[in-house]
Order: sequence, then structure tokens, then C-alpha cells
Amino acid sequence: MFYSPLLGKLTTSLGIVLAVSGQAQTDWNLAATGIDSNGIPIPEMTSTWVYNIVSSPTGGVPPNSPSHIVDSSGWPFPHWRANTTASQWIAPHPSYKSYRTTGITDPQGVHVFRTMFDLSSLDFSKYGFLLRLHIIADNSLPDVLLNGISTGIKIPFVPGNFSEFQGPFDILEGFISGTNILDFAVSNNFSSLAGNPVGLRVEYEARKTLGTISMGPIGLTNTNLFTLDTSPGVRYDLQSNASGVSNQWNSTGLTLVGDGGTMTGFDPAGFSTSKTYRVIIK
Ligand SMILES: [Ca+2]
Repeated sequence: MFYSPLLGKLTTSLGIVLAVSGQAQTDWNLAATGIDSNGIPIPEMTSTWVYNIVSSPTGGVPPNSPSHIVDSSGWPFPHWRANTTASQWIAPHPSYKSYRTTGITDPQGVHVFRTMFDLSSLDFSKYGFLLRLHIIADNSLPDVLLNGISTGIKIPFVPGNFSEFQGPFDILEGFISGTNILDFAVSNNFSSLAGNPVGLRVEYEARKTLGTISMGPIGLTNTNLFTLDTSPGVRYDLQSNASGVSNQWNSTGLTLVGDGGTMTGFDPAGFSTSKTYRVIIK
């Protein structure tokens, strides 16, 4: 395993990924919690099918119920991070602030929140996809599944841990052309209080990626050519996630064709000019 500080991916796969940023979430119909697929915040206390609850423990809402954007005018706020225009808390019920009189709460156990996004416009013959997640869960997150397969993303139970996003967590594999399904398994752990909501908060960064290059234990084993998009605002990151070769780019170097120069280390800023670069990796 190798942890890359550039993209924060934890992986066992071997390779390098060139990632392209600047893709709006709405390109993929991908919506943060509490935000509709057009990027507009959904009013608090209303229901939404952007995330539905596909399963709950005994005593929870029925299977395939909508989630609700949670009323932030009382408890569990301000223990829960404040809702913003970027994301809001979702839960099975619209409000928990009067739980002492209403008895509205959620059972202990795993509740699965599901959302879908559409990659039918992505040309998988040219691109891959990177999905970076920032998550807060009440109370913990045993798993996130992409198209039914575990991504290994977890957030352990830490009492009162509702104010800061955890992550970033990156997913680079398992996407399919067309509709993709993300399932967030959220565990409601703490049961000693009468009021015990389960809640989820997720924000995303989504990027197209340019290819994966295999490399051996010593050096790059093949040569690849990419045409980089130099449109304004497009930025390139590079990730080496092969075990023990984190300095691969420094030792082998990049030759920038068209610039006439040789770059001996990777410098993302080097790709930020308006020149047309082709990158040859050798
Ligand atoms: Ca809880």
C-alpha cells in the first residue's frame, strides 16, 4: 500500500494516474447530500429521492424511503456541522429537535443511503474517473459500496465526531458506463440517549482521469503519449501509487514535447500555461 499526498488515494494497484480537474458535479448528475442534481440546495425538512434509504434496522423507516434534509433550527445542531449551500445533513426524518416530546429517533444499526450518478457521457475508451469523497457520518461508516462492491472506505466510531469532514477518500476503480450506484452504510452506534439520529453528509470532487500507466519495480516499462487539455482552469495532478516508487517521476523525468525542455521532477504548475504539451513518459 502507498499513500499519495497528491491525491490521497490508498490503494494496492500499480500505476500512475493523470487526473483532470474542473469537472462540475452536475456533469455527472452527482449531488452532494441535501443538494439537487442541478446543484441547488433542497429546503430543510423536505424529503428527497436524490438519496433514498434502501435499508434500515428493525424499527427504522421502510425500505426505499426518501431521506430528508434535517431541520437545523435545533438539536442535533450545533453538534452537527452547520448546513451550507454545498451540502446539508440528510436523515430518515425531517426534524429531531423535539425528540423528547415526539419520540422521533432512529434505531441503532446500519442504515444504507443510496444515490446514483450518470457516467454515460464519459468516453471510457479515453478516460477513467476519479471520485473524491468528503464525509461526515452519525455515528460511523462501516463501508461505501460502488455498484455493489465495497470500496473499503470507512469512518470509525468516534463519539461526538460530527463537526469536521473526514477524508478525502478517493475511488478510482469500479465505475461503469451509464448509471452508477453509491451506497453509504451508516451505523447508528450510540443508544444511551432517547434521541439518537442517524445522519449523513457527503461532498464530492469529480474528475476525469487520463489513463493508467503500468510500471515495474525499477522504472517505467512502457511509453505512453497523452494529449493534455490546456483549457483555462484545467489542472493536472499526478499520482504514483506503486509501492516504493514514490519518487519515480524525479528519477526518470518527464520530457515536454513542444516546450523543448526536460522536466526532471513533476511540477503541476508546469502544466498550467497555455502551451500545448504532450507528455512522453520514458
Ligand atoms: Ca446517532
